[in-house]
Amino acid sequence: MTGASPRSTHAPHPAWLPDDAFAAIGRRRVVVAGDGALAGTVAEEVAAATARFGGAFSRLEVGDGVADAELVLTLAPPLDEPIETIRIAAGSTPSAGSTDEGPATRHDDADESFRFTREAGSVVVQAPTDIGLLRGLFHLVRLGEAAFEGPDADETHAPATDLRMLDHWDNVDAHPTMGQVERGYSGGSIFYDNGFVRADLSRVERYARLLAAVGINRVAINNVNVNEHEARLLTDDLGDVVRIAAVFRRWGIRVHLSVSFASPIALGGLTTSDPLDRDVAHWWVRAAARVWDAIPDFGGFVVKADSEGQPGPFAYGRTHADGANMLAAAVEPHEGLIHWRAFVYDHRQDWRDRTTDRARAAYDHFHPLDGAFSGNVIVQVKYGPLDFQVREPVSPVLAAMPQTRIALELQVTQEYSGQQRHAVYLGPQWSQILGFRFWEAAGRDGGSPTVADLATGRGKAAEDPGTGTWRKPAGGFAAVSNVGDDEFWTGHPFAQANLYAYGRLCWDPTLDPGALLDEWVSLTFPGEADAVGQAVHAVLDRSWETYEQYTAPLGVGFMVRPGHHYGPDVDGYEYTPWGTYHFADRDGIGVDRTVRTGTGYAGQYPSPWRETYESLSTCPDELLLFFHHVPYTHVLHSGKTVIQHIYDTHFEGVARVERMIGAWSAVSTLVDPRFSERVAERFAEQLRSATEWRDQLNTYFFRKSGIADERGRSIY
Ligand code: GCW
Repeated sequence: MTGASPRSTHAPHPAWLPDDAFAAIGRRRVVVAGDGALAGTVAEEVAAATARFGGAFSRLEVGDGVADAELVLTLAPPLDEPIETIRIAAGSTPSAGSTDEGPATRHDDADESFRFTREAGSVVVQAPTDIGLLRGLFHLVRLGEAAFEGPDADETHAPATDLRMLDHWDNVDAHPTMGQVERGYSGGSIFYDNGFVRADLSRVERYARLLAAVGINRVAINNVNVNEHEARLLTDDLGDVVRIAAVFRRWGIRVHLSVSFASPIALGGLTTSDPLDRDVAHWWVRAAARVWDAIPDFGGFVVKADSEGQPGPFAYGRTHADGANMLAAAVEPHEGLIHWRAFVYDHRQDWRDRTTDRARAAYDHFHPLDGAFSGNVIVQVKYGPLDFQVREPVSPVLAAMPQTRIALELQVTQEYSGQQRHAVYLGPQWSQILGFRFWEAAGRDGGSPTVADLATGRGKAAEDPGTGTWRKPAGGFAAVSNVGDDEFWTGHPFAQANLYAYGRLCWDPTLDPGALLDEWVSLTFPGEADAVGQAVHAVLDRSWETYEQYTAPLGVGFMVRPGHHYGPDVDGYEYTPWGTYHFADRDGIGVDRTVRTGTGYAGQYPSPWRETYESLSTCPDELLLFFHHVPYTHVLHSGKTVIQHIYDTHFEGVARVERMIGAWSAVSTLVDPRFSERVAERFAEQLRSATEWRDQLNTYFFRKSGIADERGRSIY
């Protein structure tokens, strides 16, 4: 189905791929050699750049002479062969990717590595596959002139994991309350327009190119809450998915679909979707066969089951492993994957029941199933036990399933971090999560795995610190996209930096988030990178912490307005069934999640963290109220009382927003006026909203506690 698609009037902003980002390549004599659709994409990019900037381009067969080229991008035998044999690359290497003629037949994950060599200022990029060549091209784009400068070099680059995915929560039909994109803050969907897949997918093409440039290689194109119309993408509307997949394929990106567990009933006319029912299993086998027949490089299915009203195996007394494995068997002949989300909890909890703790739920449901999932099931785990809060402890599920492929799920869309009206750079948060070690105290590196290791199955995750026998297969990374049909893609232009950083951290989780901002700035603002870069750093470096300062304190979470989750409402969720409470009374605040007197959640961590969180004296300040209920007069490690900390951080948070605005105003005339106008509009709202948070939170806690601010500032 296709339909007319009203668009914002301006062409989309080039984000990190303005024409000038290709200047260094475009000025040179460049050769591209090798077959495969993606080598074709590389050749097109180089041809356009050299035409624009006055260089020269030739497309050769692998092995042809490359006499005076300054840059060669070529397919070559595997990288472990000695460089001499590759240099003059004799004989053509078959592409592991798709052919020019039709859809890809690649099922397994292609090798995306590439080798970069520089000798006396000329550069050769060689890759065993056409997708590796594309990765190499964008490596050069990122480096710019620096690619050709400096001493001779010989480096091999490869991603930390093959699974680097973005999930879109886009609806085909605009949902009555959630809209076209659930938790979308960037206009409409780039895929759908109120009931139709867009006829014009040119924006999807541009998006795919941006994603390819940061290394994303998989995209799930519809919301995990699968409503009636969206469910049909699997069957009747598969033709639309074929069209979208064709666009992504040119950029080395495979498409996945979110599916409803009740599809056999809703689409197949069966009376059950019991995973152990033969007809149900057959229905899925046939459905999967049709999908892969139409899209041979299709990635797989994403499933939100028994969560927030979505159907699942519990209705039939079956486990999540029963449900996931039945689907896994249906996609297995096609080498497909099932991403099964661990976001399962009781959203109809009685708030008076103090024994149920939503934070425990994912671990309680999934930990007992470790080892029960098929090899092509990936359990996708949100980074924290609650729900993408600005501060949560890292989910203990990530450490609790050594025999299971685990994907770490992040949220690029800023649902709980300012909804792309506030400038909040999440790179530092993600980097902190990726580097967290469950089996060691903060700041130590005695060789135990990081969260990144657990998700990528690499390095230190190869061994279980407990038993020494862990061989952990990879589940990779997934995150909710922040992109829509907005002129700047992401609503707030600075939110582009989050999408950029997510892709780059998937490729290499050890990258420094500050350095990633530098990359983003020099690509996005070529020519003005120095001054603009300083201002961007002044605005974004500590913006995550700033947002935390003026919103919910010390890891307690939520306090947002119910439903849309924007702006302060301290008690908004306090007496609701959603399981997100702070328990503030006149004496104190926080959730007792200790083993000794609380819900026992702290006991889901291995040592040393279970003890660290359990004890008031060692629990880190920023998570204090996540783990403990304390009086307002409790003294933090910082030396301040809880109540004074609340006052101070809320005043400081707003002051910081004022300074952010000042820093940007110094350079706002150096960039595209539309960009500056949008940033100015968002800053005005951020300041208004931060002030509202400050005044409501401070006033709420002053009235509850009756304790005055030591510094006598205005509280109402
Ligand atoms: O954060 C919550 C959101 C829901 C979302 C859910 C999920 C898609 O408020 O809108 O539903 O998480 O992750 O499934």
